[in-house]
Amino acid sequence: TNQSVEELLERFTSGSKRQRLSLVPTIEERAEELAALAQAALASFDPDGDDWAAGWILQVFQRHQPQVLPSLLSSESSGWFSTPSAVGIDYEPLQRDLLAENFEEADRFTSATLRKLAGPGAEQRGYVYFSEVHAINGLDLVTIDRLWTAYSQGRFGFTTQARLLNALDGRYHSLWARIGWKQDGTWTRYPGSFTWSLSAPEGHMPLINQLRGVRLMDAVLHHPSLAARR
Ligand code: UYC
Repeated sequence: TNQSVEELLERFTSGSKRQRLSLVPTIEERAEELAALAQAALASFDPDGDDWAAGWILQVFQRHQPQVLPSLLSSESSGWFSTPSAVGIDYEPLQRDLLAENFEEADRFTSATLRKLAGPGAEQRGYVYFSEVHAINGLDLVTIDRLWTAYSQGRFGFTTQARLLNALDGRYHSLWARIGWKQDGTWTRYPGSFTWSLSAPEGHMPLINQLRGVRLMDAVLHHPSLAARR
């Protein structure tokens, strides 16, 4: 159709979830026209939120019109979305990798940050005990979750995984196939057999290693700060 790019933006910004999803390819096709009004394209979105429509516009710019990105980012921020941390963690690498769809790197940053948030014991041993999760700062978990949501059309992140688990009445054995962590009853092999792109199944990322059992993931998905976002 020959709607104006302003009309396209209006529908992408304020449409229903289904309408927005149907406009995802059109946003990409019209990247050049959108870049000409880059400031206005993002003006109606909230950097403190997690609206994936803003994340998708930024990913389209990153891929097709990267020259407009610096003008959208203030020099002292970690990217377009705000990334508050209660413990001084810089989320710039995570936001940069998610923006560029470097999902494997973003995933490694996420698990390393979970260890850091859980404390020096977890960092030294190289993995988090489930019993350490309740003390993790909720602000930081929410920042990580918002970024994964915003840069995945709302398909990745802990709250997506928690929502899917909830819809399966808490049955992890059903969740594994749903999020692509098991194929034909076999664990998906890390890292090479995971799908490190937006075409991955919903809830595919971030990964939580199941080598030591499901209790760590269960504690993360049920952290009170995330439960409040579902
Ligand atoms: N790995 O299979 N995983 C590792 C996953 C399992 C294993 C890391 C996820 C099953 C070993 C991450 C799945 C299993 C190591 C993940 C998966 C297994 C390892 C990086 C699907 C064998 C290396 C490290 C559920 C049957 C040794 C980390 C070690 C690493 C993620 C084996 C992110 C989601 C049960 C031997 N696997 N992992 O822990 O100790 O962050 O790390 O889940």
